[in-house]
Amino acid sequence: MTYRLHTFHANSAGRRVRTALHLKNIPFEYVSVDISPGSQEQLGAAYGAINPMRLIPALEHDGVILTESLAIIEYLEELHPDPALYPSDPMKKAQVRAFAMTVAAAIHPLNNTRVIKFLGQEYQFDQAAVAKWYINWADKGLFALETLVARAGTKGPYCFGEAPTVADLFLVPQYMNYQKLGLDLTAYPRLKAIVETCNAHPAFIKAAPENQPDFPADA
Ligand SMILES: N[C@@H](CCC(=O)N[C@@H](CS)C(=O)NCC(=O)O)C(=O)O
Repeated sequence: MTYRLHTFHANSAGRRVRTALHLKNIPFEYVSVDISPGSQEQLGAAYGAINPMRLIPALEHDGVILTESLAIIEYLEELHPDPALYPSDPMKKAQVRAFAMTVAAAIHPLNNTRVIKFLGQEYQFDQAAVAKWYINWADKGLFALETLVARAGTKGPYCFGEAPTVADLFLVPQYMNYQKLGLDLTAYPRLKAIVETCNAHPAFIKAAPENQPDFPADA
């Protein structure tokens, strides 16, 4: 069984998958797709043949391609069930998936680079208007995530209890992006504590941008 993950150090959706691979101790080949503005490899013909949506990550398993981080992680979960990244209780499992989808479907797409770029290029949004757009969706999303964690009512230290689940995999990259951009995150203390716990876990550390082979030496 060989896995090839098309990703980039600054690929928050890919970081979700990298964390799952490391938690499950699954070896994989790291295939770097440089999505930085100066390169935009995702727009070239070679990557277009991998993912017609031209987004990373994509996983190749024995030559077959799978896209979308949540689908990839759930596929890995089926083939490598230990350690489980979903609770076995059907309602809890659905709640973990709902948390992950809040990030993947309701927050991240609105603040993705291509969307932000489009607002500037097609609608002449200036920097202030772009920032307003970005912060609006970030705040709504973080409020929802903080509330979902509170509602889960566990003692932690992870989103849904004592062990990492898919929810934590999706929370960390999103939260870290907002932290890096200097957003005020003081209204979300539960998320902060969970992210701190995750950032001390070896699998999350291995998946972090600065530990990827394409992370620039001078960054
Ligand atoms: N829903 C996708 C999102 C993937 C995604 O948006 N990837 C971003 C980087 S985090 C990307 O490839 N951006 C390149 C671009 O916007 O052109 C998933 O979960 O895999």
